[in-house]
Amino acid sequence: MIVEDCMIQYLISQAHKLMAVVLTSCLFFPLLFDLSALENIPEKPPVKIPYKITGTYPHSPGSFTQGFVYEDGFLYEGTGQYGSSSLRKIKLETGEILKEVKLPRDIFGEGITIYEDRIIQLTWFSQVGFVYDKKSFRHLDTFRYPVPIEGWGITTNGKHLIISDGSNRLYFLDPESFEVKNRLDVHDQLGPVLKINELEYVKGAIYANVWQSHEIIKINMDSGKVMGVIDLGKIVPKQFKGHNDYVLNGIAYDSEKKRFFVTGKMWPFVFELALLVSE
Ligand SMILES: [Ca+2]
Repeated sequence: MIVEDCMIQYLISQAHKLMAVVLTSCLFFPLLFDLSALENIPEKPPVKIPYKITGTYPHSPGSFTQGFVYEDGFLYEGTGQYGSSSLRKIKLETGEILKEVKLPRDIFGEGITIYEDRIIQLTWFSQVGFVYDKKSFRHLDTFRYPVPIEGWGITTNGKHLIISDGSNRLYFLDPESFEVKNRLDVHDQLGPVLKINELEYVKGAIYANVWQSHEIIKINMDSGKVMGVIDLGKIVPKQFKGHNDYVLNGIAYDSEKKRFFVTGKMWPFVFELALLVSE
């Protein structure tokens, strides 16, 4: 009898413990979830990345730059604005437009990237992207965005297309099916970094323009933490200082000579930069 009483008391105490665990989990699970998100907020501000200007090239002052890529001696540019959006191939040294596709007047062009033998161009509000043959600029395909987002910037790490939408979120898309494979939220020490615009993947990191800012941020691909900042305030053309439309936008990278090319919307120049740290 005593043994049975003990067993009953033991079972009751275990049931109480189980209830306590369940209640504790229910109460604290949301808190734990939030804490894991906070882990991606860096404790310290990003380091300033030193650089020097190593070249200046002409840039068509009518180019409302939305996408910028360098490959094999040429710049490729996607421009925006209704009625003047385009895809261009440009001679670096002279700024001469060697090849151009003009988009329909009701389409606002956005970022571009080169994936294998194709150029992919986003649109701002149209919910679609365009695929072109890199050599001929022939239109090959139109794809629908897999999520209802605005199209802003695009780059590739060779495995995924990486897209910004004006928030602090980056989407990683399969380059064939255009399905979302991953998401990455970008934070600095103050919290989410919004308005992430033109992108460039370089050696395991993503460099990004932040809309209406003269800074380029360097983002850790695994954590989304901002690791460094390139302050380009001194190259903003005098006539555009403090301007909200004609802002720094456009990052291209020459992996062979390890040089960056940057420009802005309607800027008359493309600047060549060398970072004074390893990328
Ligand atoms: Ca770019």
